[in-house]
Amino acid sequence: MTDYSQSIVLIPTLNEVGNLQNLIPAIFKSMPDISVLVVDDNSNDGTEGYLNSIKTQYPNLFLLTRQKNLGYGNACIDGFKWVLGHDFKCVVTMDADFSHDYKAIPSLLDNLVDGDVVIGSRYVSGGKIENWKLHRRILSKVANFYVRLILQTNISDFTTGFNAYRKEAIQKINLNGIKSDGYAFLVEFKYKLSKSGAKIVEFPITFSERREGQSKMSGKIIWESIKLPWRLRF
Ligand SMILES: Nc1nc2c(ncn2[C@@H]2O[C@H](COP(=O)(O)OP(=O)(O)O)[C@@H](O)[C@H]2O)c(=O)[nH]1
Ligand SMILES: [Mg+2]
Repeated sequence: MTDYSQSIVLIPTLNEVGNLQNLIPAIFKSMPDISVLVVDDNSNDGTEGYLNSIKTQYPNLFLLTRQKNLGYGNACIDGFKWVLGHDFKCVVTMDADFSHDYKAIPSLLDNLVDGDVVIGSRYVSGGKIENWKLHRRILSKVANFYVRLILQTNISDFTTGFNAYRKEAIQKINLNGIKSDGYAFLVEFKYKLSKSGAKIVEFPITFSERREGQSKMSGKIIWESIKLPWRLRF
């Protein structure tokens, strides 16, 4: 059996208890020795109580609760800092809402053999999007086209949040220098990794519409992503 004891799954959450109740047991069932870090922004749906109640059952489950809602990007950064302070070699980021299939975690980690970063990509051959509303599909496609054009890189899915990283690749990035959030954060982080010399590979994933709860996507997040590539380039 593959050894996942040096890998950790980082899941930023805001009011996702209904999804976590299914996701956490499923992850540990398929990979009992992996670790999971949930970075929660003080959700008011009982997330903290639920996670604390299953802690004895899953000793490799960790919770980082922030007192304020500081956003998705900032939750990832705090999560990365936590991981860098512990003894893990690889980290996978994923959403809690089942848009990302936990069954693909082993493939993302396996592909770290060939790279420092593995992007779970919807836009390479074999990648797919299921049940997503047309406007979200168009937005995602246009956003990736726009970013690629301005930043002139060949990464095909900049805005996916399902990625695997080697610890050393993250260590090269000044995490405190990243101020963007949401999709802009995902773009900025990947861009900075590629500029730092990280070897980036893309692995096809199937993305599905969330199972429960609500998207936290907002106009502010989109606007930030429109401005960001220009700031990164110049
Ligand atoms: N900690 C934290 N997690 C967040 C925040 N906003 C979104 N998330 C989580 O990030 C993941 C993706 O967010 P989601 O709303 O599904 O975005 P979408 O997939 O683009 O619609 C989910 O697991 C959310 O719960 C936030 O402000 N703080
Ligand atoms: Mg989602």
